[in-house]
Formats: sequence, structure tokens, C-alpha cells
Amino acid sequence: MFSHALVRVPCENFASGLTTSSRLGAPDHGLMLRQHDAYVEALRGLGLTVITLPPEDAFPDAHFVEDVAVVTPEVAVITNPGAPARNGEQTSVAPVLGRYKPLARIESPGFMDGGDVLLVDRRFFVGLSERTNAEGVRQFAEIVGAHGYTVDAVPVEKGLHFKSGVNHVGGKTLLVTPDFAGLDVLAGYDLLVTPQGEEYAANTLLVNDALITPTGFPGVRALIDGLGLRVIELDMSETQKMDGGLTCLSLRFAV
Ligand code: CIR
Repeated sequence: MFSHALVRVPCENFASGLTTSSRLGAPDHGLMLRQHDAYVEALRGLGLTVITLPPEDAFPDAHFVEDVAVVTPEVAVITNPGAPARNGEQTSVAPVLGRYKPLARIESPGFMDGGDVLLVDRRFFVGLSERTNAEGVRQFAEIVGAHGYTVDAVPVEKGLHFKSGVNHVGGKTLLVTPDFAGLDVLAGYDLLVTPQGEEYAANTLLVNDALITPTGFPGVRALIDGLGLRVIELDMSETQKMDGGLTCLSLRFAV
């Protein structure tokens, strides 16, 4: 069970962050802040203590805190973010996580974004993407392997991160986009496949006994309603415009 979440307030120039989603329109800072507040309130409503970091103007993507660390009960792995414009965001997050967990680090030439890392029970799936390379996965496997976790590297052919397309929604069930549904490495799991046009909602966030899912994806909502978990919908329009999703906006962990 997660007891804590770390988030960062989006900075005023968050729209200068990296994005491939310009067709969704211009991001609105006021609306982004309100949607971020609703996200924090949802986490608090689920009983989590939320640690909020201040905005960081030099890094317009820095509120996507998930990418700069992977936190397990035993260790917090500080990543080496794969996009040069984002590398440096980890500097201010590491000391905060260091209050709760021993730290380990992915070092160059290894690169990794936390958005590529999915934990299901004691098994990590790590996407090999434009942000995460094989050396990053090798270092990560060495760190978490020492604590009894296994690691499977999975090529990400489409989309930004592995968790843009695959997420754990409880038990042995994964919510996946059609692009990932045929992967051999996911055999053995029950796959819920997002309907056409609802791929964005594959980034649904499991927090203890609840699922947080983006508003506006009725097909995905119908799929996850059958899982027996509480479902919370949040409007993610401004985050989606910057290629981000629900998982990216926090680091969840147990203390
Ligand atoms: C980026 O391109 O790095 C950000 N604009 C979005 C990061 C989203 N993070 C995530 O999916 N974990």
C-alpha cells in the first residue's frame, strides 16, 4: 500500500516543455494548475500524504516527477533522464527521496525515464525507448536485482514511454493499447485492450484499491469498471497536451 506521493507544481512556462501533441491546442496554465490540484486532492482522498515540491522554471517538464526516479520499498533509484532538456530535474528530487529511502543512481552512458518502468508484484518491465537505453536497464537490473526483483526489457516502438501503453490495474490484469497487446513478455497476464481512439487512457493509475483514469474514455471506463476497484475520473486535458498522463504526475511509495 502506498502511503506517500511526491508531486511538483507545474511552472508558469510548462507549455514550453517537450511535446508531440500540438494538434490538441494551446495549454492553459490556470487550467493546468486546477487539474493538478484535483489530482493532488484525489491522492489525498485515497489516504496518501502528498509532498509538494515548488515549480522549477528552468525545467518546464519537471512536474512529470515520475520520470526522475523509481521508488521501491527498499531503494529509490534516481534516473538519468533521456531527454537532454530534462536531465537535471532529478537534482532537486533526489534529496527529498533521500529522507525516506536509500538512494541509487543510473549513470551515463545509461539513460532512463521512470515512465518506462512498470512494476507488477516483484517483476519490473522496462521500456527501451527514446528515453531509456539498454545500459540504463542493465544498471537498473543490477540495483533492483539485489533486492530480489526481476527485470524484463521491452522495446517501445510507438509512443513516448512504456507506461504510455501498458499499466497494471490490479491482480494479474494489465490495461494495454493494441500496440502492446501481442507482446510475448505479457503472456500470463489478463490483458484489457483499449478501444480505438482511447489509447491515451491506457495510462490509468492504480493507487491501493482505486484506479484513477482520465475523463472522456467511456470504453476504457467500461473495461475497468468490471475490476471491483473504486474508479476516479480526472480531466487530464492540459497534461495530455504535453504528452503526459496520470502516472507521470507523481511518485508513489510506501514509508
Ligand atoms: C516529456 O516529453 O518528457 C514530457 N513532456 C512528458 C513526460 C511524460 N512522462 C511520463 O509519461 N512518465
